[in-house]
Amino acid sequence: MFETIVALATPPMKSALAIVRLSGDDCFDVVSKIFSKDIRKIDKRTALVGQIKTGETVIDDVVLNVYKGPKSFTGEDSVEIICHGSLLIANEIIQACLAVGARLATNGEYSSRAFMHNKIDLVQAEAINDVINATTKESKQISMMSLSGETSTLIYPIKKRIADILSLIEVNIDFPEYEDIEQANKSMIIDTVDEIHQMIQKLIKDGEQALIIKEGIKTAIIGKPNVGKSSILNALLGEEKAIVTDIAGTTRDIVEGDVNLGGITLHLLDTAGIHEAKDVVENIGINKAKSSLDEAELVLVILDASSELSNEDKEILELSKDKKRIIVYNKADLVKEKEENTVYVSALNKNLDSLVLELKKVIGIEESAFKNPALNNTRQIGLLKKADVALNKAKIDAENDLTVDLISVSLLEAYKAILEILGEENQTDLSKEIFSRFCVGK
Ligand SMILES: Nc1nc2c(ncn2[C@@H]2O[C@H](COP(=O)(O)OP(=O)(O)O)[C@@H](O)[C@H]2O)c(=O)[nH]1
Ligand SMILES: [Mg+2]
Repeated sequence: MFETIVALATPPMKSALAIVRLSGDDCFDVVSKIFSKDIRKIDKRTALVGQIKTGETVIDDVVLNVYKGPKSFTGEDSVEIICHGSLLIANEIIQACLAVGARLATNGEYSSRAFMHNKIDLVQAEAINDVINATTKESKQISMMSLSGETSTLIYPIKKRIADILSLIEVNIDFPEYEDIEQANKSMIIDTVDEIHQMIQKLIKDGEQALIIKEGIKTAIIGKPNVGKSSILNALLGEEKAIVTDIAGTTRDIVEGDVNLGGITLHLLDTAGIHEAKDVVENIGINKAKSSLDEAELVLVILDASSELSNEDKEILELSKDKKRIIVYNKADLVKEKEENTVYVSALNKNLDSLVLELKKVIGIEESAFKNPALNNTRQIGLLKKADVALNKAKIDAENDLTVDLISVSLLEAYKAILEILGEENQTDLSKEIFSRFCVGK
């Protein structure tokens, strides 16, 4: 029994219209108790005009969108009440629904109902939030492909290949007398695992690129005082967000800003200049700079092109040596001689072209990554990696001539990880697969 849930689907603020949404097994019954028409017999998608009432009191004139399950988002009988966009009215309607048997929906409950009724898989469910939260058109596009189910289809061939080999092994074990069934031998298992490994690796690679498009890159700007870190932040953002002066130690707290670089969001962090400082506040800032260096996925190390490398510069280069980084020589306007293959910029003249080029190169997102569906969150990519580890174990077991039933333990683990991506992990019963594939026991 799925209780009828109710919630405001639009923002809790004044607007032209608001939508109160209900879904559940007795949803039509609930709504009929407060609507001017009886909707219990409605058997297809319908829009109605009428009034929401408590007793004889009219709360509002509304439009009702009535969805007969399973042809609804949740798969259940659902109703959208479109009322005037007053919070007072919306609240009164919700209260009226609660009074006749509905209960308030919890966060994400509509999506989880849709998932439970197999209207969407887990990848699609996750994409709902991503679409809502997307801030660039590129990230919205990636999430839309997940929402439509396109991304989920990438998993199907992998799922099928693992199911094929697993069922073949099972059938070999359970029905050794069937001579017309292909033998699951060592080399065949190894070959199949290799093929699946390739498929998974491609999904991981594409997924990591999609993740960057979707979530952006945390980029710390570090360097000693006065090299022009804040000027570079401002020039990248196109606004004077951080204070720039010729006084060393001006930036004490972290200044943040987002910039969209050809569809990739850089979450920039301008930091305090790293050096030996006596000032207490400045030292807190310097410690913050060091921890943002730790957290950053990409680091821009800023050096002053007009002066020799100092010990402080060397220390900063050492501190950041294990990070993905770009070494940037600022104040290029002050120098004539330039080294080859080096990134020179002038924040003063707003000339950052070579940095932007280098950023694009380092981030290295292929054009195709913007257009093609890809798994795109850490849960999904993590499960791909988990499946790959289990497959590798199966391969090693096969190479070591372990028995097929032992090998199949790891294969099953890989299969479960793949199913978990789509939220199907309860469906590991292979017997149906086996019977449908091999006509065993016909
Ligand atoms: N000539 C020149 N001066 C710059 C450039 N970038 C920054 N500056 C100057 O260097 C000083 C320190 O800049 P700021 O951005 O505050 O450096 P930060 O301490 O590293 O954040 C300021 O006086 C800036 O005007 C540049 O490209 N060329
Ligand atoms: Mg600064």
